Amino acid sequence: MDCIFCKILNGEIPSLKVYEDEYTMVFMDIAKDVDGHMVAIPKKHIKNILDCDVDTLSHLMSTVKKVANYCVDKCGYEGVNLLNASDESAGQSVPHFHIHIITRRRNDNVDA
Ligand code: DGP
Repeated sequence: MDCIFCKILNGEIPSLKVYEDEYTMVFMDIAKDVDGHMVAIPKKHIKNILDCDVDTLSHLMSTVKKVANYCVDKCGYEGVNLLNASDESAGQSVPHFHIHIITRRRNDNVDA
């Protein structure tokens, strides 16, 4: 399948992996906009939340929470932004469901 995130999952495209389990993976976003910009994806190829079954969504959100809590509890961040674009009309550029996790500190001047 010609999907960038499936290729990352298969190791065909290198990525900086942050977390992986049976159902999900989290890796650093290629954008160098902020130091803690990650992308959480389901391993199942699903275009976006509109096509996503509740079990997959539940696995993904559980992973997002795990990583967000780790960033705050262990890495010195204070908060996170969670962002998702579902459909091209909403700005989705990679058609494999993903949630952006952006780590935040007070007064960090990140425009998320
Ligand atoms: P969105 O525009 O919400 O669909 O987000 C897609 C994100 O995917 C965007 O922030 C950049 C990221 N991205 C695109 N190609 C690659 C890649 O090859 N590697 C990584 N790590 N991230 C990518």
